[in-house]
Amino acid sequence: MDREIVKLLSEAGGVAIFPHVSADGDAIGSSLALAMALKKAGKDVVVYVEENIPAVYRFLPGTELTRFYDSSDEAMDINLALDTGDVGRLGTRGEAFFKAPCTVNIDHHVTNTKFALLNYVDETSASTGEIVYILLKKLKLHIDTDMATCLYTAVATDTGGFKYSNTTAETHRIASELVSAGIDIGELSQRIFDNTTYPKLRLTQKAIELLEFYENNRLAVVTFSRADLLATGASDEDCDGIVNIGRSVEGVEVSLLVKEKNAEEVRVNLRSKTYVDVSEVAAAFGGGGHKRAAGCTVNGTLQQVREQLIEAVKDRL
Ligand SMILES: [Mn+2]
Repeated sequence: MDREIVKLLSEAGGVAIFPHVSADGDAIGSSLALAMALKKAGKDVVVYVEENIPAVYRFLPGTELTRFYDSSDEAMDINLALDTGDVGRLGTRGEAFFKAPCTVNIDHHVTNTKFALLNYVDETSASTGEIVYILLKKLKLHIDTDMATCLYTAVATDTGGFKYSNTTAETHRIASELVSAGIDIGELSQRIFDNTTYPKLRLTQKAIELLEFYENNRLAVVTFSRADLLATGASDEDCDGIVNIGRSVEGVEVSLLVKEKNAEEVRVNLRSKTYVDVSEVAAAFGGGGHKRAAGCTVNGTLQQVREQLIEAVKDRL
């Protein structure tokens, strides 16, 4: 952990935390845990979210520290981005982020562009939650049950429940410490992993219907139009995890979820199983991520972007 970041955070009077757009369990969990810890240490803290917190994470402690940025808000001493690979992932909060005298970027994406004044990027870490855990230790802040609940959510979601290849011995050591802080793993796991809604179930059904296979079944693709989302009653956050359906099929190396965002933009989620570095594919389209999980937002029609991505992945299979 960067000593200067630790020193600055311990001395700061006010800190604003910025998780990435379409915040996932890691972005939200690590932001809430850090916010609660800094608050408990007597600091002024706010978490600026881009969208409402996804329903699945609304039970987490610390959500009262989140809100939307208002241009009349006074700048804090430090603006700190968490789990955010590049400025684009700050969405509409990009300008607000750079208003503080000191900006910090803490992340684990291999494609991180080090956009802040101080950057700490550990791509060997499975989750930003693990980095925040280490940061809290360095700050000598006690991790209570609420903070542990949020950090465990961060670690567990970014490792797919400790199943993905990014999971390390260190991941388990940290998880073990978090469990010791008194969290209820059974209840927490059920809430974050075994809890669906009818719209999400219908969306999953639609995804299976629409699954297409290419390149001797090594590439799986699901393409969602806005109409598909509308027909199922699902929201954008319900698309979380859909890309894993294709990857789970025997023989598939790369899975794509190609989703119409609006008339001009298409969001693509990429997953790979063993050897294709999808962060490179996503980076070629202005996005980023990790070797086995990445994403990009591309200008064009749904069909155009779908074709472009299929071509780009074919070369690497
Ligand atoms: Mn993450």
